[in-house]
Amino acid sequence: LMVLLISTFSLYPQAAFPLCPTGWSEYGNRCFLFQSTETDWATAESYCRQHHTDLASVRSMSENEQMKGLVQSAGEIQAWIGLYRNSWMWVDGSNSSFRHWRASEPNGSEENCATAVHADAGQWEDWPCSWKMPFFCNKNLSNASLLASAEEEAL
Ligand SMILES: *[C@@H]1O[C@H](CO)[C@@H](O)[C@H](O)[C@H]1NC(C)=O
Ligand SMILES: *[C@@H]1O[C@H](CO)[C@@H](O)[C@H](O)[C@H]1NC(C)=O
Ligand SMILES: *[C@@H]1O[C@H](CO)[C@@H](O)[C@H](O)[C@H]1NC(C)=O
Ligand SMILES: *[C@@H]1O[C@H](CO)[C@@H](O)[C@H](O)[C@H]1NC(C)=O
Ligand SMILES: [Ca+2]
Repeated sequence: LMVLLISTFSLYPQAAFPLCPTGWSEYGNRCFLFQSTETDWATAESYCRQHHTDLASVRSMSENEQMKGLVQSAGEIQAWIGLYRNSWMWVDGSNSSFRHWRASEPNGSEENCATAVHADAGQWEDWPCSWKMPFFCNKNLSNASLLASAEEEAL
């Protein structure tokens, strides 16, 4: 355990504690996972839920910028987020009213799932949910049980 803690500290030098699981990025008290595996939106959602999280909600421009950086670093164009057309709600139940649609989006009657695009200032587009894209999961960092699950996943 000591070795694990030391190596995790050195991966996250600015964190006082290893808060997010290995491979996740911490930002604004939340952990973000960018998955470059391309899947349809429903498969992405179920993958995130299997890992005790959900497809990512985006609550502010600074979170959106952070996520855009992860898409760009991976050399990808866009990624699913947890926003779908049922009056455009967040799948994780977040009531965040932050939206960052590209001009003329959402425009698709058959396009019911949202992506964050790294170009165009990280603006969002709706796409058919069956299209295969990378995706984001995220989870809150509010509570000690997250630390425990982070350690489990690191092992
Ligand atoms: C979202 O929910 C929080 C409490 O959970 C509340 O304080 C806030 O006003 C709500 N925001 C909106 C836009 O409904
Ligand atoms: C929505 O807009 C995009 C970009 O302009 C376009 O490629 C797409 O065909 C449009 N979709 C619909 C359903 O009109
Ligand atoms: C995450 O935290 C926000 C408030 O910061 C809260 O509204 C939301 O319900 C939390 N989500 C989970 C899954 O605990
Ligand atoms: C911490 O999270 C667990 C599940 O992840 C939840 O059951 C518990 O109520 C949470 N505690 C607080 C104080 O939010
Ligand atoms: Ca569209």
